[in-house]
Amino acid sequence: MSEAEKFVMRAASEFDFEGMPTSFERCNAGHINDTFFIYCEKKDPSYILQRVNTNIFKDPESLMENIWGVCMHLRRKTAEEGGDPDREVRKIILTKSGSRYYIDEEGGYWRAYLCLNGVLCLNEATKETFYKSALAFGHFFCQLADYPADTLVETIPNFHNTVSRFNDFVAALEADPLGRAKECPELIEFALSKRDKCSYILDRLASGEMRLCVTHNDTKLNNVLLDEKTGDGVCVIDLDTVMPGSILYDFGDSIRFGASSAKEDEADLDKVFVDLELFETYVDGFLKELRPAMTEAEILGLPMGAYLMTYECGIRFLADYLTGDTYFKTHYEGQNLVRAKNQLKLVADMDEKLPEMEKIVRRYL
Ligand code: GN1
Ligand code: MG
Repeated sequence: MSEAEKFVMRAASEFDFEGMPTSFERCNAGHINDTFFIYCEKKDPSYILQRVNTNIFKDPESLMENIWGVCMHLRRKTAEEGGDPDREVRKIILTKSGSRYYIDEEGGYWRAYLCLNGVLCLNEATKETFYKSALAFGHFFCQLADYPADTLVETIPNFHNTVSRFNDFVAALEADPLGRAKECPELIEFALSKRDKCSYILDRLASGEMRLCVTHNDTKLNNVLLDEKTGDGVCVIDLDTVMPGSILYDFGDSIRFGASSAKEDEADLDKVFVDLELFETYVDGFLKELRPAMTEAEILGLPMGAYLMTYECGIRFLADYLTGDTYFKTHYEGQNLVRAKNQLKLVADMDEKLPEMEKIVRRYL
């Protein structure tokens, strides 16, 4: 076993797992934390072990306090609804000494969750799976509607503040430490041209037309586990960014990822466009439960939510490329640029399709 492998197994041995950990596999789905599947002597259960990225989550104790509170609340709600809290809510596994974290010699923060069997974590949607994911995220939002938002710490301040994301992008462009800006002048021009749109949600939050609620803020398809047999949503995962936000953030981020005709890092841009059928499917599922809880401005704003979350993600990838890939994990050179081009291609497509998207949403008013 290599030193790096021993490091993971050493962390795993600190947790209160059933049986001794015997092996692990790295999970490459997320862009932020280091995630591993841990297998023990007894085949079942297995576990998720994560080393939290503390360059990004600077206050891991508060982060875990958020997650703990949210999970306890979700467990109560799920039990009241007759569901199975151990399956439908992320189950936190403590260390053998009862802590939420094991802290390694380097000061790294490790946490663990129960791994579920019989579930799918998808990176591409079909109509059926996308619909089920919309129901699941909609339900998650409803379950948290009465959660005391003021107890939640903002784990990443201004996370979906698109104006502040735009300013970060401009700062990265001006610094351009690696001279990469010259590789993509048209893309940069396109990104800069959308400046006026950035405050759409913030303006409406300020005016009270839209409300600040407890939101997930990272509702991509692979952040909800679906039942392998029925396709039904089982459990919403990746709760690191649960904090006050607009419902448009959650809707928009799901569309950005799931209503695209291609994966987030598809390099052939001819393959990348917004699939309006998937868009409508998601609107339908999302509003099933949520419609009564939303204001008219929020419902009518859904297409712009999709637009801005896609745009924001595009400029975040681009800013990270310009800065030298320090935020999002990359698996090959230039991947952040590919991701940025991909997301901004979706934005260009939405520039054309917004009227159609608005028409779809009006049907559900
Ligand atoms: C990151 O952690 P993960 O991979 O689910 C990012 C999201 C981005 C997403 C793009 C904390 O999500 O904001 O939309 O990548 N999470 C954080 O795929 O920055
Ligand atoms: Mg994730």
